[in-house]
Amino acid sequence: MAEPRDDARTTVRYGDAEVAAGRGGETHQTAGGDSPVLTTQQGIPVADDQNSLKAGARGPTLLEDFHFREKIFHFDHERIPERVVHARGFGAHGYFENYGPLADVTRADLFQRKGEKTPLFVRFSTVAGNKGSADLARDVRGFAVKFYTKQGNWDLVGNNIPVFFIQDAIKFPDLIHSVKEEPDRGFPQAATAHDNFWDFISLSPESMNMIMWVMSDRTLPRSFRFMEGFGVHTFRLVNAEGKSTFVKFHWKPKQGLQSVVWNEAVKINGADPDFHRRDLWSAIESGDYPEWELGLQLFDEAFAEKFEFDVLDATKIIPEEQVPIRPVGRMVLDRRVDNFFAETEQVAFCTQNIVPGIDFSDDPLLQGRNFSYLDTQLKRLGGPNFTHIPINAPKCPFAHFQQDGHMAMHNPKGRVNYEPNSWSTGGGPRESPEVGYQTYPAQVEGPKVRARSETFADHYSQARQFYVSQAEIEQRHIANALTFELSKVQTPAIRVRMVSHLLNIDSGLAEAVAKGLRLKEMPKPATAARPTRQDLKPSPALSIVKNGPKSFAGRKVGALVTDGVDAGVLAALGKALKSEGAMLKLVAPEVGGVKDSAGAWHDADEKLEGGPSVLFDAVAILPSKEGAALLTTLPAARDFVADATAHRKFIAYAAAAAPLLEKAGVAGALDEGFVPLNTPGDCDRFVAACRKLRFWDRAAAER
Ligand code: HDE
Repeated sequence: MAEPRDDARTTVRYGDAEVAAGRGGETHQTAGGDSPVLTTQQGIPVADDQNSLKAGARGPTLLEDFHFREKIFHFDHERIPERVVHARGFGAHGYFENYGPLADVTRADLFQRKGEKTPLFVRFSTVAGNKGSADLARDVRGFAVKFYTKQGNWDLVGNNIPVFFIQDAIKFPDLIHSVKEEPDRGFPQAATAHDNFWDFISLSPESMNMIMWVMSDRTLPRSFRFMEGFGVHTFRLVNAEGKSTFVKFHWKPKQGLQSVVWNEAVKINGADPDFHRRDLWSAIESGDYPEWELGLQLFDEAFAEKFEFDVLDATKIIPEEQVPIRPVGRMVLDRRVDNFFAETEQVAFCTQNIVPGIDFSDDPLLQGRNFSYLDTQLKRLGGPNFTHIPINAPKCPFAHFQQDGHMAMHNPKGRVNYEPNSWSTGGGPRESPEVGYQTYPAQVEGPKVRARSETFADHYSQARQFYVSQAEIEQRHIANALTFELSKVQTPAIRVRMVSHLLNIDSGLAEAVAKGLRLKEMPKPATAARPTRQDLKPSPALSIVKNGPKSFAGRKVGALVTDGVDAGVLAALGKALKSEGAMLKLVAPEVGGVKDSAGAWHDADEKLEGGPSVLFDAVAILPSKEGAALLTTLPAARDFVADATAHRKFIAYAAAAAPLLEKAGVAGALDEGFVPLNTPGDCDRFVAACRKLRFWDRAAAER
């Protein structure tokens, strides 16, 4: 297999000329220092990269300028089609470490030996937005993992939400058309808040469970590091004896779950549209490697028979309380990509990439996906040899007779390119019933029909179960999100139709949204194929707030500082956060930094206007007396405090900050989420408070 070409270029000064240099020119005499000579793709050394070849200095450019033509030709072809969904993504390398043998349920090689590490690549993504859209759109996140196992690549292409909008893959193009920009106007970008989306949804009751998840805080993750992942579909595991067990895959972040609030998301998108990718990049850079535990929900045919819903219906979960999750290993992301395009953009996940010991179920969504992914890679990557790209190639030995096509890089050697063949030596690879992939011989029967199973017909019961499992503040966020989204819908009939569905989920929710929209009258509940079950037990595992991390590790405090900031307090705060595994970032009027009360200099991480409080998990307002007077005159400083308050963050403050708190309009309502920080001893108390992540009791904040 060809090594990836490293085309990294550096620019060095040489005499009067600027000389760009890259690896690959080592055989040529260098232009100066260690820098190799710039070459064309053919390896021809370049003498002048600043001027094209002309007939006279003021004359036309000559066709024979092969360097110019090659350079422009290549540039013209730099773009490949972006993914039709999940275009915006960010990837990292890592490994999966297996906790112990799982031979009882699967023969999959990666699960056989305790402590064995399997290399992997993960790509997180949003769904609706184009490649350049902002990270904090309200959207489902893709959570796609490629395991490079010793028996081939296994792609677990999941989401951060365990259910999906639709039950049959044939509806996918309609769903995606409805969510993307409207075709006549080309907007809105990366937003569900428009007529087409809600029109489709309100005509598709099967999406109601997913809609509850999408309108919840799950679609506003604080970081990729703080979200769960799900395989969504029911799959099969098959052991060496050929026994099959159904399975659902879960990723649980060791860092705990955390989301931002909507108003924060809107502002983060302005302040740092790369918020999520920067977060993952920086965490890995600083050695704070994110981890997820892989868990399996295992169940048999008997359970599938008696479960209230069809396990083949991807709009339903199996509550953890009903089938507990068995932790089987951990994933650690410990390496950033060397090149975004080569790895993150060219990685080609395919749901049909499975390994011996893992098999599909008949979920009609999964069956449809198994066609789509291979097909889409051909379009994106331009030919059938995308598996030759290093990020997609297996890391185990492989041998087959597939050959030729665009960019073929490892055609089989020798005379034989077919089988069966009778060549005793050099005959090439042979099939192996013993180690080869064996499909589980599931019984299939029935007439050919274009139909949806009756067992898929209950669309509201689990939507209700999700809603009633949420903490009160989370329920309010769902109502607010629905109200916001439907307020952007210009066609009143669509708003009304959605409320008629909500009536089948929870009357309180329907009333809150109807009031928020100011509907003149409440519609009748939508006609339901099955009545909503009221007897499903709430599942606490579905709430983010009820499953807080109880640690502030991996989070960030933004300290607003000025000259004269108390040296002792600042040092103690930094120390307390470090021992928690959290970070302190300094925000100052100028990026050059500030001089503390002891005369020591501190570089700032952000200039105030570029470091609003929405970028941090908690804040500390630590000006000197003179500094506070200055900050009261700066709108960004007032917003820093007012936003942190509205977003229910924990706020540490020095006594000298009083005038700024006053100016920001929060001084009269200092609740327990405001922690005075006047002596070094106060810092531990502040960090302990931050473990709750938000002071949700700040009642008036969101009105
Ligand atoms: Fe995808 N999906 N999808 N999807 N999907 C793609 O493949 C598709 C679905 C998911 O980081 C595409 O390479 C169909 C469910 C992720 O590269 C495409 C259906 C789930 C990613 C495609 C679904 C997903 C994709 C576009 C309906 C969660 C990004 C580009 C049956 C379990 C992977 C590409 C990455 C990407 C098709 C539904 C997750 C077009 C037809 C359900 C994480 O093939």
